[in-house]
Amino acid sequence: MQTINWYPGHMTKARRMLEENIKLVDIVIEVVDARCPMACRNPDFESLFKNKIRVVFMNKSDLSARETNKAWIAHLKSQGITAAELVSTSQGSKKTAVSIIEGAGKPIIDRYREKGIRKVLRAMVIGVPNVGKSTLINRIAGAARAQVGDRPGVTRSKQWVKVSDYLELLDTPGLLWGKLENEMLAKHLAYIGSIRDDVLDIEEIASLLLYDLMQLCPNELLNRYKKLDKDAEIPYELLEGVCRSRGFVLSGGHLDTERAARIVLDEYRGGKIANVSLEKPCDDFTSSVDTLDASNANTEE
Ligand SMILES: Nc1nc2c(ncn2[C@@H]2O[C@H](COP(=O)(O)OP(=O)(O)O)[C@@H](O)[C@H]2O)c(=O)[nH]1
Ligand SMILES: [Mg+2]
Repeated sequence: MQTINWYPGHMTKARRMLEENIKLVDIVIEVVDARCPMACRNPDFESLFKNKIRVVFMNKSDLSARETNKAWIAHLKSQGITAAELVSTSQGSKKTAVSIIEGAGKPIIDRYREKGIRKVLRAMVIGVPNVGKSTLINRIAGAARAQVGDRPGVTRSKQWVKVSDYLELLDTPGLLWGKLENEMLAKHLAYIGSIRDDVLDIEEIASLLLYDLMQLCPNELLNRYKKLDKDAEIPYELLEGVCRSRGFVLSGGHLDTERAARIVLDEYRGGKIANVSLEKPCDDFTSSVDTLDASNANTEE
């Protein structure tokens, strides 16, 4: 994959803020894209979040494969992490999310209760760009938050929103970086829109996505873009196939592959092609090809 240029300054600042906020909370709520939880997470988290209660929400689980979601949840549980599927855009997600967070924090609440103290858990939401952090915070904290912060002149920095008698939530998410040193995982982050498109070669990313989807869900892909060659060995040929399927032809017969790339990425990100998981817990994630120069190519919020 081409070199990604980035401005590490943003991420250094984001990380410093994150480290400060971590000190204030009991619970860290990690939001990942259910289609690629591995790419969204990072071994750094282990040291960053030690001694915290951890909840992983496999968000956008409406866009991934059910069975694979379950496998990931079991895998995370075996590491002592509470994990659950979530669709933070749906109505019921507030209730689901709050009960899971409170359930994870129950041992602390109980320990304080034995001493006659009502403990209020403090939690914060973290994750890489575009996984649904803001959507989740708005769901959980929406109404309460509008009361305190949406008037002009009211500072929005570090506001705690009361969610229940036992839970307060920091109203700004922590921004994290994904695993960009591993080429496959960096690719997944690009597919889900976690890396800004303007630092990527979108035609290359869309071609690779089509190629991967042809292995994962050929029928759905061929159903959506009829003129794809199932046996294409060169990813770019699939992008050309999308142009032919959709009639993206410029004057002189040139194929508008840039337009096709945008459409493919949009449709994939919006779940229009297939509900397919890119990663399974049993996959081999060790192959690390060092082709990305910057270690911090995630987007700014
Ligand atoms: N299909 C689906 N889309 C979601 C879900 N959660 C968030 N989104 C969409 O994903 C996009 C990014 O969400 P946002 O909350 O801004 O992500 P953030 O960058 O992590 O704060 C938005 O278009 C959301 O509507 C979900 O559970 N399912
Ligand atoms: Mg956001």
